[in-house]
Amino acid sequence: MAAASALAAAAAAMPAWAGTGMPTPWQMNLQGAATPVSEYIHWFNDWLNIIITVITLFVAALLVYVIFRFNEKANPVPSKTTHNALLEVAWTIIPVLILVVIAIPSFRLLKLQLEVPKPDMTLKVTGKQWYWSYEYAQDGGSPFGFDSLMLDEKARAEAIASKKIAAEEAPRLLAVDNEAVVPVGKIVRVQVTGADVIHKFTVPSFGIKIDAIPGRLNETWFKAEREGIYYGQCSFICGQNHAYMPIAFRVVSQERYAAWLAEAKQKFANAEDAGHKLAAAAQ
Ligand SMILES: [Cu+2]
Repeated sequence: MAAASALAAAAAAMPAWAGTGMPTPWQMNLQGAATPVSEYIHWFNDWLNIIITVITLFVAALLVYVIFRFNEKANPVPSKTTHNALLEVAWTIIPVLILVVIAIPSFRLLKLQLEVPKPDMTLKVTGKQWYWSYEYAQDGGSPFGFDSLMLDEKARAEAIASKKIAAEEAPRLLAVDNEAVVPVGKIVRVQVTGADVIHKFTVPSFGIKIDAIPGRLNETWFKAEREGIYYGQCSFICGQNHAYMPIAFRVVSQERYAAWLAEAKQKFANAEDAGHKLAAAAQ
């Protein structure tokens, strides 16, 4: 028990599990999984890798066998065989079976991604040139929203100094001014749209990648199972600053979420007005 709580404390102290929530140098595989969908994606990726490896080794072995067994020297008088019923049935049925064992988990994954379970909360995300806006719609009370912009080098340095945090806790090109905060273990429905051009809302550790299209409301969901910070990026070339509109989710306990909610409602109470004024000034 003591060991478990020590482990939990150590895990909580870390910004995230290595390779989870953000890319790491020399990372070879997918970012670590933080949601059931992402875990399924990992399993499916491994499963496909096994199938691919077995097929590749089998075909390579056949090729090597043919090269040595049936070359001109080893086999001077070639067989005139043109048909073999058993072999032809086998090389039709076996690939079909392989496709079936791929298709079944593939459709299950699609169903898991597309069927949004009964949500605990709804978050609306709007892709803009070049930042994301978040709206917390249904948390019992007036909705509120805010813009989330990447910290440039100066703002990053200031954040590191003022919050007294390590540089890794405000990673370059990923850290933002306003993180989207969500409670751990809760089903979050995410509605995604675009305000100007097509963007793409992607959070690898959540297993989310969905188009943000102007005039259309796309829907996805996640249930983050571990606290921490999870980053993503726009994955659809959307213009000049496409690379500079990261996504940041901070997953916290229910208590910390409630505290943040109370604070954020105050802080962003007039954010919508401010946004409109900003848009009007830009026109
Ligand atoms: Cu974009």
